[in-house]
Amino acid sequence: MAFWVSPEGFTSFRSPDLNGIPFRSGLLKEVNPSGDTQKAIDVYSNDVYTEALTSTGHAAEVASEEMEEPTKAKGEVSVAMDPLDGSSNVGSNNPLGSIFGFYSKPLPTSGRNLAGSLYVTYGNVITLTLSFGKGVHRFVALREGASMNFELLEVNLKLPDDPEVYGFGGSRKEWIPAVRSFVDSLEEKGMKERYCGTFVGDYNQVLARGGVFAYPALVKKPQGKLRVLYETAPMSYLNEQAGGYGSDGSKNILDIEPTGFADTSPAYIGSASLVKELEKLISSAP
Ligand code: FDP
Repeated sequence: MAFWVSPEGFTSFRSPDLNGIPFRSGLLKEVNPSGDTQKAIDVYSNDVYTEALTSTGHAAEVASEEMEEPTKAKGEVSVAMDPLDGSSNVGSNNPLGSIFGFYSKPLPTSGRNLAGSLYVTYGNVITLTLSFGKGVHRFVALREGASMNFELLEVNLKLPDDPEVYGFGGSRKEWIPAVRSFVDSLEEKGMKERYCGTFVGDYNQVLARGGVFAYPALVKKPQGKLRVLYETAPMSYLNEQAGGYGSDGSKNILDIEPTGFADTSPAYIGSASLVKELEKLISSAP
């Protein structure tokens, strides 16, 4: 397994054994044709990426929600990852992804200490979208025999000027009122709802078509659902590099100082003008 991104940019990536996925996902029995028992797909993804990252020699620690404690190593970069984003989509075979944040300080720490981030989508094609502070670039996986290589697909991705789509998690009746009226205003503007329930899949189309992804503050869960360290800060960092803005409703997501690994915050990420408009609505709400 090879996986590393140097400060100069992407160097190499080999994906986990994708043939194992049907057996680990509950789509097929958890015993593969050779009779081996398969680990659940989220544990499997965690183990594969932890091993890959620590074996580079560059990781100082690797943290994920699948592990109670970060795995320590001897390198210099702290990695926070969501190894399988959208795991509730496994059973229905909808999109899945992975998110990685590369921090220059020990975890937990704020998104201001991100040196880079990337996300992978396991869709019709596998893509890897990254930023190391010099724009957003995308790679696509191409199979060559038994191995899979990533080739550069697009450079300097930017959010389009005319936003088209929005995708908000949770359910409408749980959203705080400011979010509900904001979504009404998006619909009046003719924007379309597009929500697949996987953060990276939903953000990926915001990046392609312009708009907003949110997992908002809920009336009964004001801190939302998504985790700052593993999910919202890395994605917000990349979104800023694409010309966008990410807010927790009152401030830039990158300014959140998480005190714990599992800290969550509301997240509104996408086209800067829309997210700023929503931030204003939320902060002026009674
Ligand atoms: P999941 O619980 O399926 O892993 O990371 C959490 C996440 O998925 C996001 O990928 C997704 O945006 C959100 O939760 C979906 O939550 P809802 O089902 O509540 O909309």
